[in-house]
Amino acid sequence: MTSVIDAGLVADQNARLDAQLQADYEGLGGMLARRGLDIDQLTALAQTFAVAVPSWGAGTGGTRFARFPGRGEPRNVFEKLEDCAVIHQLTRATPSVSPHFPWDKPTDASELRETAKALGLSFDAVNSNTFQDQQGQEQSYKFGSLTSTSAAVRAQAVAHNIECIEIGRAIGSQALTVWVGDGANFPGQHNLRGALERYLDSMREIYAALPGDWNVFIEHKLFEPAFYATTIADWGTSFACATELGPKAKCLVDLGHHAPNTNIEMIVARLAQFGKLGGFHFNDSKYGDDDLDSGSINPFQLFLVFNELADAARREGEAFKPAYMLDQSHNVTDPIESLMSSAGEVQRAFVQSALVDRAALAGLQERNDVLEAAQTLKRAFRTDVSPILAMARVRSGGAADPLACYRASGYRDRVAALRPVRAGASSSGIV
Ligand code: PSV
Ligand code: MN
Ligand code: MN
Repeated sequence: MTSVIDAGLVADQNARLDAQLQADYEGLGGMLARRGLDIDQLTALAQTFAVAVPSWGAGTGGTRFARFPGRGEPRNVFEKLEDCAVIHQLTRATPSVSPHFPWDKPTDASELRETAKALGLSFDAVNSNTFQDQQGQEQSYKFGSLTSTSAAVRAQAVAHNIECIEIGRAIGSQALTVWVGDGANFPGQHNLRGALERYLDSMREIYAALPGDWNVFIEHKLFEPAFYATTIADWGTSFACATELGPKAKCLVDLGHHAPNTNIEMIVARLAQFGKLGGFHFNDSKYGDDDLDSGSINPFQLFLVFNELADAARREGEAFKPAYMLDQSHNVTDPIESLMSSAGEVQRAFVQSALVDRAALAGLQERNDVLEAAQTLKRAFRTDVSPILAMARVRSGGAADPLACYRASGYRDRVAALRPVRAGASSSGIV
């Protein structure tokens, strides 16, 4: 496997932090032991954690007002992979990449697969894109794609999704994520039921093209770009469609796609209960689909989501394996730094959820000891598991402090010299 960052530098950086890490680790280990928890077991658990990086997250997204290009942004899918390899090399928590087509469409799929493999990466769910028009495309998605009133538009959108499956198959993916921006901006613009009927008809064709071992993830989002009525706006609609389509169809929860204050952990519990939790797009938000770094606004919510996942994993066993992906957009930070930070925050919530004494919690719930039940969760959430995360990274060959190591490596300066800034280019590589 090719190391993008010099392995010697990572070792030196880790050596510098070794004494401090050992001391913190021992201190935390003692405290956890008094709670009946074995720190080495928790570290081993942390080492099993993996979350996919979105290929589009390697660039600077911008807002609908402006995009200020970042230094050394990747110009194509191969450069995106290189950046993703840095994230995985240092965090050891992001072994796969979720590509977006046609932004990442390869001329040679096997070359893409081999390049990823050489960098120690694989591919997670592939994402289709019928929310933008591409150059040279015959039909426009201005008034919708899978729900369009035009049969020709729907056919084009279905064909694109089927092509995504074909490329995905060639690069070793096993799932397709479908998010459509389809909907209406004005009352009366759509027949609300008719639009969903057309969506389902289109999705049935896509579903029929899925290989036996594939899933399709339906990603809901409350609003934007459709501001009055988004066709797949909520988990209820997503659940109904996934149920209608069949067992390979599941729901994908993007944390930023709900109204403020929505109880997302309860949505997670419901979807898990009925076998329809396909996966996640982790990010954080204050107002809407902000695509902020995971854990940057509401880390307690992230913990509560993982608390439900831990409960579901206990009930369902091995079979319970929702896909974990990040989905974030950067305006003011270095994307590699933000993605490393997010991966660490999601991993943190995963480890914190393992600190919850579930048997004790169940007893407290039985006895209606509300305060102590709430404290049981808070105790886990308040525990700073940073030494476990750092030790997990070191034991897996990564960096004790990924951010410091990345900055010391000078990677951004190096790629900035090779990748000229393209004013107005988008994170996707499409102007
Ligand atoms: C839509 O807001 C979304 O969350 C979907 O996952 C898209 O595929 C992604 O953002 C990238 O634009
Ligand atoms: Mn998303
Ligand atoms: Mn989004």
